[in-house]
Amino acid sequence: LARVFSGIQPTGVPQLGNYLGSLKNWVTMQNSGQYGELFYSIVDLHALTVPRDPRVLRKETMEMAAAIIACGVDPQRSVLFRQSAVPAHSQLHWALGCITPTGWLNRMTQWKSKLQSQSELQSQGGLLTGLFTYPILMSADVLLYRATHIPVGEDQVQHLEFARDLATHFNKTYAHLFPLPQVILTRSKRIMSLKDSSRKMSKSDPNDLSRINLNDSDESIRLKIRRAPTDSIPGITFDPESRPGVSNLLSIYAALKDMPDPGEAAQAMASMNNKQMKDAVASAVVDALAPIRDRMRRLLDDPSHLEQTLRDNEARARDVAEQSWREIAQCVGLPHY
Ligand code: AQP
Repeated sequence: LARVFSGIQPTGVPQLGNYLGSLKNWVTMQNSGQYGELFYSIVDLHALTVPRDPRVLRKETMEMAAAIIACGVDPQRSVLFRQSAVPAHSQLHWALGCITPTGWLNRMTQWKSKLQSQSELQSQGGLLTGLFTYPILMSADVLLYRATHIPVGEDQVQHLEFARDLATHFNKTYAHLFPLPQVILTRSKRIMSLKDSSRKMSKSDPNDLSRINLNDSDESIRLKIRRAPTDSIPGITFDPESRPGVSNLLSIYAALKDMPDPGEAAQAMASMNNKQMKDAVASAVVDALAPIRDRMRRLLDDPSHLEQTLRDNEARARDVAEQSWREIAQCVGLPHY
């Protein structure tokens, strides 16, 4: 039976790229009724790879839970849980790490770019081990639930290829336990920063103007889009190579309006100038995000209810994960209770 798993790091309020590249798909897959079970995780163990104040992590974890439910994930129909509440993630992480060649980790582009961008850390003893083994933990997340379908953004495709390779390696080394998970991409794939079109939009980007947060006010959304760089070419066309700024805004518009092709959005706006185009995009974003922001605020007004919702879901996740871990433990020769 098809089973869905996906995760998101509680590293801030989700931004529009998280929503269009991933969370929107979580909801569509849930509502399609095509999948047996859906596991959606707030991956707080992954978030520890970037050290932060424990109080901030706890606060951002609850904001993430509220944001996910506000986007339409229904905790009665999907299992929404904190990764750390299910110890089998860490257990499987270790078992998988023990069969993972370090060369596989050295090849990961996210690791390589971190090596380049954080070269100053080298003098303090190097980057943290958790960042290096991140792809093993992500593989454990997916394989623990024997997930078949993984809705993620394009930036995570290499990590999922890694998980497939590791599943194959485990299946050959021990026994055929894991199905190979399949990536489900949204059409919009990758939303770029509103300040630098060569980088993806990211919730931890220090510049708040580079992204739209799911709880931004209407005024803030309009301001950020108004300030996004475009170009001086007349008319509106979709051409990510030579018009990255305009094309990013068209991708956002098309994704929000469920248009299969951003080129269609460009045609509809062909005679507009940049300002008119930006107004249209901003209105589409405001219309989509205002109800999410309001639901999020209401959920955060009742933290004990939100906590209880997570705890109920975490018991369901643990049932499945513990059963799965017992089979894995038996395969590798560990005691299984
Ligand atoms: N710009 C993006 N466009 C499309 N999809 C995106 N995703 C992230 N940014 C974009 C997708 O969101 C999901 C959850 O991501 P994550 O929080 O687990 O990690 P991330 O990819 O590292 O996201 P951020 O926002 O950039 O977080 P930080 O700043 O903490 O690193 C994933 O499916 C991802 O593909």
